Amino acid sequence: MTTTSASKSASTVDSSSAADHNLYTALLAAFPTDREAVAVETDGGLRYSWRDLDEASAMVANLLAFLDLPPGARVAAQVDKSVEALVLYLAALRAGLVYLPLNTAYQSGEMEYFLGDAKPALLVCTGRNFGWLSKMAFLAGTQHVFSLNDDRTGTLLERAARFPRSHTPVPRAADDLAAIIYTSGTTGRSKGAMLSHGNLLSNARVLQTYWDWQEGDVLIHALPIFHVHGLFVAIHGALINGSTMLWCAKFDPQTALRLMARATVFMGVPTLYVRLLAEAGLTREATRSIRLFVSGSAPMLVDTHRQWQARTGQTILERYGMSETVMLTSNPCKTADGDRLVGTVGQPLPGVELRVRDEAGQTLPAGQTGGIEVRGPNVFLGYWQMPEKTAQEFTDDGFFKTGDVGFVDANGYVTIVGRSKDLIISGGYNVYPAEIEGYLNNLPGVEESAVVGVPDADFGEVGVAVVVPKAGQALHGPDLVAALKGRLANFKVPKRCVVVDALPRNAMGKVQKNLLRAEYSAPAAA
Ligand code: MCA
Ligand code: AMP
Repeated sequence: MTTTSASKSASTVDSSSAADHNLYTALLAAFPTDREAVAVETDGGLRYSWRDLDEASAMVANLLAFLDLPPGARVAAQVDKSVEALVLYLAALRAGLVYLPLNTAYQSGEMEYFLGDAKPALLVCTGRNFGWLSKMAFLAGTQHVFSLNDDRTGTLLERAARFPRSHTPVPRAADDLAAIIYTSGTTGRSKGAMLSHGNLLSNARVLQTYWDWQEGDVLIHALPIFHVHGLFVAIHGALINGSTMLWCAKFDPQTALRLMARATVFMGVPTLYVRLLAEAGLTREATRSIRLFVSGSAPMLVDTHRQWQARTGQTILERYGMSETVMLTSNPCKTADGDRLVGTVGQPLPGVELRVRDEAGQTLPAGQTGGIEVRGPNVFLGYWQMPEKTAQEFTDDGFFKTGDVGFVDANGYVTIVGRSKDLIISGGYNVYPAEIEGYLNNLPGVEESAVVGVPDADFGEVGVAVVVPKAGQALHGPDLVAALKGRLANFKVPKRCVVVDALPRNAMGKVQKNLLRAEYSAPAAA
């Protein structure tokens, strides 16, 4: 991947001449020959066969084809987790369109930005949001808006019901765009990471082998399906192996524990493991049939790893990835590949080149800490309509600068020690302080603000806002929190706002966030 690919548009490839790298074609090839077998079983008691997944996604893909959307058109979805939402994703893939999943927590200001930036040709949203979202989408130039609810109702399914149950996937080249995943930016403006069919398929295949997916594996799917972990790592992992998913609409520790007797693989962010550890029922016996526990999206505390080992006798496999790169490194699954080293994120996955460089661009030897850079077939095409930003984030020799800081040991294991980007990871969701500060600074009476991440037993890290009022104005922290709710996705809202006279600054005038972090991390500050 080079910086030149930044300018590549989703519609540049002539599909008639493209060899078929459509991800759906590869997933379909892995479906079991017994198409009546269960592909997905929901916590609501529904069962979907492999035939159901194929036929339902064919019907929706035929509807998408009928709409005659231009090549490279974006299909945006802000819908609750359901198997039909998965079907919509598969349909977008097979129709050769670009899927754009959006977190259901996003509020109107955030949605307005995404719709205006990505300019989707089609939006699918919940019936409860249809009124205001359809208006907003049409104003942004979107041609079609359908509804989809998590009880199998909505206009998307009503319309699709009239279309045939078979559909030939549109051939795609490896570099053709499959999805755009928005990831917040350090400047406060979200960037759309453009992922190709080739990025997603290569990563899915590498993980299938590296994590030793086997016939008979069953995955508990308890993550949201609008980010990389739940949508790509988990779903592709199961589908490309023809494995059944036990599908939870929302993570609930007791449901997950109950399902463990029937499953072999579980994936979660650290918060899910912390919440499972709070269950008395988490025992060796309860987890006996699980062969692989995977954690990622946020650092897992060594203490959580150790408690998990003590309670279950199993070592969680920690891996590391990004929206821009899908999965980058992983601790070994098979003993032949090495030991799982707690506190590390493992070794670069096959095909991924990873190096650590200092600020002068010197590659550092084992053990020395610097910026982590990566290159490989999994690395994205660039940021949507941000060629300059894309160029800045790639080195001249095509490595992507992750913004994570760490080191590699003599055996190739990577340890992440921090981030050069000002980012809070809360319960596996990314929160960029600059974005929250922008909202706070626009509230009446606010002179300036600084948002920092402090440790939290449940979410790993949570945001605290430190706010300076304008001269002569009185501000009340809880009112500021309340004012942010409804304007921002709930996970971005700082858990606390503290009003102070001034922010600490260094000689250059830069806010000393490290001092704020130290001050508000103290137990007495809780
Ligand atoms: C909910 N809240 C949060 C979060 N989630 N606050 C901070 N951080 C969060 N992650 C808010 C709620 O709105 C509520 O606020 C209050 O905190 C308590 O909510 P609770 O009921 O406890 O939350 P929940 O609904 O149970 O959700 C917690 C969760 C969820 C299950 C941990 O956040 C989650 O599913 N996280 C997974 C995220 C994920 O999939 N990340 C992968 C990104 P109030 O009371 O004010 O309403 S992909 C990625 O990172 C890369 C590429 C990778 O490597 O995978
Ligand atoms: P996202 O913006 O959702 O793509 O988040 C990607 C970021 O999550 C990475 O750049 C890392 O900072 C972080 N991350 C993902 N997995 C891990 C992990 N296992 N340990 C520490 N940080 C992680």
